[in-house]
Amino acid sequence: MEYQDLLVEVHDKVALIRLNRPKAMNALNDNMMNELGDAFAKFDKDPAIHVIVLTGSEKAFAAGADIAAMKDYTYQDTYRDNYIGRNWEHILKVRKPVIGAVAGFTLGGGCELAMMCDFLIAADSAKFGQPEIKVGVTPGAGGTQRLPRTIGKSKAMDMLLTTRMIDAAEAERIGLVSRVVPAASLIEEVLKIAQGIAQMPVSVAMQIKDCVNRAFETTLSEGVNYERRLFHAGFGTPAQREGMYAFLEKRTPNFEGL
Ligand code: DAK
Repeated sequence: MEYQDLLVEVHDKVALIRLNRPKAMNALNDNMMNELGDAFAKFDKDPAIHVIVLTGSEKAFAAGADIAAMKDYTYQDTYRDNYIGRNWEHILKVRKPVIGAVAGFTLGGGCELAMMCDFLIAADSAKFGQPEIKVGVTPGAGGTQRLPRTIGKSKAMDMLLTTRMIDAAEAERIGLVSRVVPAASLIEEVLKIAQGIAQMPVSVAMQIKDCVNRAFETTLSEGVNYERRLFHAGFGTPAQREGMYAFLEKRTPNFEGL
């Protein structure tokens, strides 16, 4: 897979996608988002891939939407062409786990894209912010919605209205990222985590992701009911037999192909 604004690698069952516009701090433009949608769709379909990692560079995961590209857009352009909606949210359709490996500036649309990953591991160099108000717009890719759901209203309002950047330690403390690791070992650490998940039964990993995402779209009782049905269905799968028998036989389970 060859792209202009992305680099992709495969490490065993893990696909690594790097945003790659180094001269513009990985600012997100149309081509990059189209390519990202294409790469996600291909890896999601590929049975050899169990987990996808999305990263940027040491300097920037992404410093936002490309301001130079959008500076002259009119309302008609953005509405008619469904700017953002048409190609930014392909990541939400990915059924396999997506881990964000975030270093450096993660701002505006970059922070919004990161929040669309299933969970985030941050380098100690990571800085998160929603500075859109400084360039005269509201966030347009979920910043006002996912941020308060993740870190609460007060912290979200603070970031969105003051444009204050938060560092990796604060991001971990308030639950925006799950772990912080030294910048120099970010990719190594995230690949280790991803390889661990990749050894689990991929279908169960996909079901867990499906259930957790359901929690944000439904009532508690409906969500628990959905989870319970999938749990019951699990007893019709080879993964359940292999997992439980391996435990009782004191051996490592082999979830290959499950
Ligand atoms: N877009 C385009 N180019 C960018 C960029 C961006 N977001 N961020 C950085 N660059 C470019 C710089 O212009 C510079 O290019 P050259 O001058 O070298 O050609 C190069 O990257 C290096 O940046 P700096 O020289 O500024 O580097 P510094 O280390 O001094 O500063 C910085 C790094 C990340 C703090 C700074 O570059 C910065 O503040 N960048 C802008 C951050 C920002 O404001 N991000 C939010 C963008 S707005 C919408 C939906 C969504 C959105 C908008 C509308 N609708 C539905 C209509 C989303 C908006 C955003 O994300």
